[in-house]
Amino acid sequence: MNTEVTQEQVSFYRENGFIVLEDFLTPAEVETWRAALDDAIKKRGRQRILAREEQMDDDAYYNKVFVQRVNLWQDNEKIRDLIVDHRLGKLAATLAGVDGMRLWHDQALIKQPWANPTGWHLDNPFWSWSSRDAISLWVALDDVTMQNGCLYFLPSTQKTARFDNASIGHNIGDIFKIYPEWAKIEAVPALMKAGSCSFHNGLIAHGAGPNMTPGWRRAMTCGFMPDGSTFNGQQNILSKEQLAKLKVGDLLEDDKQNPLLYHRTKPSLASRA
Ligand SMILES: O=C(O)CCC(=O)C(=O)O
Ligand SMILES: [Fe+2]
Repeated sequence: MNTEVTQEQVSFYRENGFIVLEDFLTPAEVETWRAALDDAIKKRGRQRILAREEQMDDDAYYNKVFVQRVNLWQDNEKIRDLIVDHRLGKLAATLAGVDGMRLWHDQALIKQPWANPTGWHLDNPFWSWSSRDAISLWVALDDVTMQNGCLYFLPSTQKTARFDNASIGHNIGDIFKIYPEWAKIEAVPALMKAGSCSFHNGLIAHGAGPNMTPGWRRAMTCGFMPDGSTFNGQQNILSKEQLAKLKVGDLLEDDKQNPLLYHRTKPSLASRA
């Protein structure tokens, strides 16, 4: 895994709100990640978010955007070994320009053959804390093309985003009702070979095309939370029990739920690695 970035790449990320890193994983690592993902998905079954019970409706529009399985690191050891890695935290912290990063969640996002597009949205407003330095990692485990559902970004929209969001629903352009000033920006497609990755800011507008192929588009993703973030009242991936214990403004610092992957000065996973 190549987790080194140049100052130019950091500057590109800060300006544009996203960056593609080529050859992030070696071909051998791609095989390991694919095998871990396939195993974790099979074992997880139909439960979308580990801590929340809900009925899956396989035919619902959203479930045909992607197969989404959240927090596989918590119920699959192979995924835990890959994701709970101080190098990912350090890379995310370096790009975002913060002292420490916790894992918020991982998510498998798999577009099946003929999957729906992923409507334009921001990530951080879905989460249980609010930060302009939130950052997401998206690792391509298949070659990602214009045909099979690559990501698209609206460059620099993280700078003018508020925390207002559109849901990932039937109308892929709903976000432009909220931010009409973004409607004339050209989207940048993020084409990637398997093993490349992208990082994007939690407030940049992004979406993905439909899968117009009979093949699969597998991605493994993570959301990272700057250390020191506080609860904003939203449930997102939290269980009912966790929710009941939290008050708005509480620090989210439970290492079992959100491990401190990296910190410049505090003891973290990095110091134990
Ligand atoms: O993979 C997709 O279709 C969407 C990914 C996404 O929205 C994300 O990683 O934040
Ligand atoms: Fe997203």
